[in-house]
Amino acid sequence: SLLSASLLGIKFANPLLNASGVHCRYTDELDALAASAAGSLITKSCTLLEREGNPEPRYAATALGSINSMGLPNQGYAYYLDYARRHNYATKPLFFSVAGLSLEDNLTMMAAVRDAYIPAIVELNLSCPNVPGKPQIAYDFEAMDRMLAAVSAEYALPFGVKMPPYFDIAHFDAAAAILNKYPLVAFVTCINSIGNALVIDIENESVVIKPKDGFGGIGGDYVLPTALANVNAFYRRCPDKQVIGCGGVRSGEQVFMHLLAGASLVQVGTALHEDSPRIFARLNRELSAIMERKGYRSIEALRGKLKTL
Ligand code: RRO
Repeated sequence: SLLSASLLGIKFANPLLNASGVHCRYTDELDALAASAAGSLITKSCTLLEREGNPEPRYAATALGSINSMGLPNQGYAYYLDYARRHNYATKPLFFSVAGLSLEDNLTMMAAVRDAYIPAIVELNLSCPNVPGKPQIAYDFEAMDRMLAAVSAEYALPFGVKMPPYFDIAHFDAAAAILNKYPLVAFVTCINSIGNALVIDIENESVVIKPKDGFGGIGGDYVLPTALANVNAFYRRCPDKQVIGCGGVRSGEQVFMHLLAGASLVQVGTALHEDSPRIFARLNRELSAIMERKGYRSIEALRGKLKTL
């Protein structure tokens, strides 16, 4: 039907899901996403062991978006693997986000997912900006190449990678060339938050989050053009992969933009955090209205059809 989507040969009722990290740390939050109008859902990025994360306050909303330095708070991978074993895949697909603190931890977690023989789809997070002393893997191209070589060899099934935003054509070229060496990297999610930004409250003359002297990853309206550029850059450079768009989606218009730029699915972070899983019904309704107004009868008919001048 109108909003049907597809990734890795799997069918989705619509292209929408949460961005990992939002409304997905606990089973009750995941259950609410499963019961919502989202076409799929993804778990909070996990580590081998449970983590409390950074001190609070560690998230703040502004008129234009959000800043966070959560620090990877999660219940440990076994908790999400239990959830994934119990998930009803007949209702909608489930993604499993992995963000190990080392290459070895990622190998351990992905082997456990593989050996569970469940249809959960792994999204490997190469772009967490908020763990003190742990630089983003995807900003270190040699480390990213080593990670993908080892993970591809161990996991041996198709998976995706969550990428940070890049801001230079040379970096798009270099990152895409590495991803293209690994055929098991079947999708690329663009983008994680724009890392290490600083929001200032002028009344208090202060930062607004406690960790890292106020530095954190931003999302929302701030990041939409950067997200669209990254979606389109990887869509153009990785013809044998699919792209999942993430960044700045708060209405059907931004979903439509991500699809035009080349996204197969679209994630919602800040706007979901500021609203509730009921947002997915509205986004689907607004996307349908735009498509009908323009005479599109499927998402496939418009995906990647962005015109240039
Ligand atoms: O938990 C976080 O601080 C976090 C992660 Br792992 C991430 O990938 N992106 C983000 O904005 N926050």
